[in-house]
Amino acid sequence: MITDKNVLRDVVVREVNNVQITDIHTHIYPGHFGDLLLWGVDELLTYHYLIAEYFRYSNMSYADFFALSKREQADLIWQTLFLDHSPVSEAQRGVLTVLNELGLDVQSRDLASFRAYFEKMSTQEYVDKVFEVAGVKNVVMTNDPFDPLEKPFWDSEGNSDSRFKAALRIDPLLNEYPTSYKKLQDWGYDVSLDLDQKSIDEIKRFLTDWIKKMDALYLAVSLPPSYTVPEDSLRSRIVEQCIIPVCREQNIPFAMMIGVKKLVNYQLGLAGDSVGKADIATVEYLCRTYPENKFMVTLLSRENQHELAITARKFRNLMIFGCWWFLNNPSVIDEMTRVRMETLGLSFIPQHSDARVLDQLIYKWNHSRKLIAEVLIDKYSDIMDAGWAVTEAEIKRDVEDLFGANFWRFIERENN
Ligand code: HDL
Ligand code: ZN
Repeated sequence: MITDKNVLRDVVVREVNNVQITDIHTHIYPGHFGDLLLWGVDELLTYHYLIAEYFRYSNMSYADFFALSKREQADLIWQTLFLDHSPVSEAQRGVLTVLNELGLDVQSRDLASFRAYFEKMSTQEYVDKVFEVAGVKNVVMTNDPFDPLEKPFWDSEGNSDSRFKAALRIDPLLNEYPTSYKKLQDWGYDVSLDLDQKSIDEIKRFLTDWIKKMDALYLAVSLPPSYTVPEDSLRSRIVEQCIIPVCREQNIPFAMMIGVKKLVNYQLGLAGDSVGKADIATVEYLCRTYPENKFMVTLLSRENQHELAITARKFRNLMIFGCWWFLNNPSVIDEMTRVRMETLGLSFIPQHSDARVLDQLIYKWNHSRKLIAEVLIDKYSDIMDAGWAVTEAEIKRDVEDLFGANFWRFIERENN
């Protein structure tokens, strides 16, 4: 039993630093998926978060910038965001954390030497290195059959690296059916625009085929702030008549990531999306109407977070997760994790990395481990003040729950 708060801190920090993480939402791929896997310092520097931050200081035309090579873009970003101005933003600091955790001499500010380190690495060697340094056991990818660059890999060798788990991502099906239905036709699914019963059945077959092909742990979609179910729309009908029944049959969660305002500045590409408040009533409706279904939900707006935590109190088939995208900053991670722990105890998934560049696993988890550990220390300290003495084994158990076991238990799968 721990009765000393200095011991408490040491044990929590040790267990949080040592836990092997399941990262439940990323955009990275195994080494054999070729150029889909982004890694190295030039990819880190041209992360779309940093591109958005670069343009705050630059009058270069968007077209001129995107016409540059990735290396030339990285040079500009390094000079502007790291040398001309101190790199204090979360994405800027993240680059430094990666380089530092890899043992490079960050103080040298020598981009050429950083590049030389990566040039010596093979892809597979670096995948192993990053998983080890980041303390990540496995990650869930974002796997989109509508992505012409990714689909060929699933139509041929598929995934052979067990550290990379699949999630079936279906934004085009839900958000652009008038366009995406033609692709389903090309792939042999007898669907039509008017979404007749035959189309409903064929969309269900498509979803089932791909869940099985990928061994998808969940089915995911990112959605606008206006996302509403029920409503008289193709999207709402596909959700209720296709996705809900298939997810129930396959016993996998439907992961809704809501609040993305696509391309508010289309010239910025991936960096051009923004945020809007979602309607929690849709989450309530789906969890209430389909109690046999499991839902994972993350919302992009800070203003949605308290009501999302409260909604999770109402529905045991709802697992809330992550401090997504614009929320993945220390001030907001701290606030969200405290609200969630005070509201839900330990029955939530505090974080995912959303890593687009392999190396980001290192900084996103280095930063979040520290923040989540501080919240845990405060919460254990509070119950110690009420006479409760927690054990080291219980701290290890609780930490493992937060950083992976809650997810594996929710999806009823083994973490292997
Ligand atoms: O839709 C998503 O999964 C988002 O995470 C987007 O990929 C976004 O561009 C992103 O990378 N956020 O971190
Ligand atoms: Zn993402």
